[in-house]
Amino acid sequence: EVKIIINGEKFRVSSKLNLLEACRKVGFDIAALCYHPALGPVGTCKCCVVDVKSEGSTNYKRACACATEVWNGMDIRTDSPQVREQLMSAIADLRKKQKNRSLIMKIAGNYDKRGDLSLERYIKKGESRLQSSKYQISEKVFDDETDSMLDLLIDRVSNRFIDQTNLAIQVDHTKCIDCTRCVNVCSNLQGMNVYSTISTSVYVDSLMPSLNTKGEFLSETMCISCGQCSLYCPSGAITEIDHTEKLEVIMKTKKKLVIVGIAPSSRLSLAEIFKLTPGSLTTGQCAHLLRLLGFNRVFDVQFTADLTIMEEGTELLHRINDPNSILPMFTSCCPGWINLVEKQYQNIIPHLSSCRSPQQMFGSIIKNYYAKKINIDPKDIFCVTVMPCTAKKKELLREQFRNPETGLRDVDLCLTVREVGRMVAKRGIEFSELEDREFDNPLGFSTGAAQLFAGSGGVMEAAVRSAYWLKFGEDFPALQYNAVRGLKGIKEAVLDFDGRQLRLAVVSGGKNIHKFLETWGTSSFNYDFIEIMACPGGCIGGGGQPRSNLDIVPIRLKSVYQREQKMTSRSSHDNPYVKKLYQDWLKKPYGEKAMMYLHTTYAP
Ligand code: HC1
Ligand code: SF4
Repeated sequence: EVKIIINGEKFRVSSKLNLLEACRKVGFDIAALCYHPALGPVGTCKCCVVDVKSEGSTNYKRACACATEVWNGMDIRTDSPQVREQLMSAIADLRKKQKNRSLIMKIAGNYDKRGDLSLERYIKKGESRLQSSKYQISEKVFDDETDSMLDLLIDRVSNRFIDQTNLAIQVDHTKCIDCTRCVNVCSNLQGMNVYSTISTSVYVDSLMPSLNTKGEFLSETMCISCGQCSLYCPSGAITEIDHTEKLEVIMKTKKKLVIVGIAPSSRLSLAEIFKLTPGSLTTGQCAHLLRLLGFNRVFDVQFTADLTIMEEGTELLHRINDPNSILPMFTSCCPGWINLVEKQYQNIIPHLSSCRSPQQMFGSIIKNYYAKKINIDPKDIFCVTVMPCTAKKKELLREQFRNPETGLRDVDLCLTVREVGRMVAKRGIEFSELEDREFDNPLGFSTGAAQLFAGSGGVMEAAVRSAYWLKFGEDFPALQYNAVRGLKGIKEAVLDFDGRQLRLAVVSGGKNIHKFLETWGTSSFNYDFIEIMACPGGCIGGGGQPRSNLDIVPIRLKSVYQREQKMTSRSSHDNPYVKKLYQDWLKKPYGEKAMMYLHTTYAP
């Protein structure tokens, strides 16, 4: 611990914190754009500027708090005239960089549909620190000449600069402030290296996007659409492709029955957008909310997570029992992972479980089973999911998920948790006041096993519970399988399965996946069943989750485990509606009908 003085007040803080974290910890909430607690200091935005002096010294020096250590006797001023001037000039520089008039207008107070951009929040904070009106700043930075040049720039290059080729995330290069968070995340967390070195020379005659000096569109890169970059981007330059307007049009025309299913981890994080305690599990409130938003049926993707386990557990047993089948088997529910395999690890394709993801099983059940059950033409159904994921937007577009006879897609549209947050804000719904409601049935009931899907290791644990039951006809001892729990990037376990030692592995986060697969193809890679999720921590750390300035994933995971323990049924094979679905329609797991509607193939 060290003793420091901030604005004349004395504090004790841990010597391990950087100055920015130390100030925040004791209540001085300093704005910072390039710094993120999970990524560390960068020092490019200069918004966290403070005055610093050592004990006994007479002169304060300007410093970026994120890149400054704390030391004993340190004296800090966060709000001196010099700091304000420096901050003002940092904000002006960022605005100049963005060269985007619409964003400048937003910063000046005209919020548009992307009201959750953290840049706006931060700039506002920065401005209150400055105690100057927002408008003065933009007046100071942009004169008429600059404005018309900006118009020209945006007109001429907007097609080039807003890259939507990826179909899941978009990059609006005009909003980039060169914070380098995306470069850091994509390379160091995900190991994908999509964004190359930053060029700040975006100007009228340069068509070079600042985030990619090679000038490639995202679709031409190795991008797997995981959306991690969109989770950390502070300026709104990288976001999911917004589908809320499209959905609103469909809802307004009232020509279709609009059905929604919510993913296991979405109910964990939605509360954060509305400033409820992080990690609050709001299943009942989500069901209520989705009805208020205008969905005609509100179902749970956890139902098809249970169904996935019945299929995947049975597939695993088949692969284990058949000496000619291919092992190890990899899970297939994470579309970021599937993208990675198809782009970079094609020889893993035969090892992927053929099970569709719960999102795609959901759409298939809705259009092929539920539609008949309620006697409605599937073309009159519009099927939506609420996901913590950006890659799911692209998954639903795969040709394999279009009915070959009708040409209809199983899932029509996927919203991220952030998009739902924007819809709620637009409608003025008071989320925290909502009472709990139940999901509709039959796709509304789920077990603890399905809730576990939200975190890394959850699919494995759920699959082990049911594979054990399928094999031995009794429950997995104590149900809970600690060996695959927690947030370690690579987890391994050995399970005694009737004398056979099943070697299991659970991996999450792109960089860990690359590391784990280093020995792929060698004799030391001798696993039987492997769960892989592209985002660190699994879906709770998904690229479509709310942005947070906390180390939020462990908080969300704890909440998953707590809720799971309280659920009445905890194994997928105990879901009575899943059982009924097999009785009524599918007949048996991994059977002919199940193969047709619940399984898939991969490219190439
Ligand atoms: Fe996931 Fe899944 S768990 S992939 O993380 O298998 O996105 O939450 O919905 O489909 O169920 C995501 C989460 C999600 C699917 C399920
Ligand atoms: Fe990299 Fe994922 Fe962003 Fe693609 S979506 S650029 S892989 S972080």
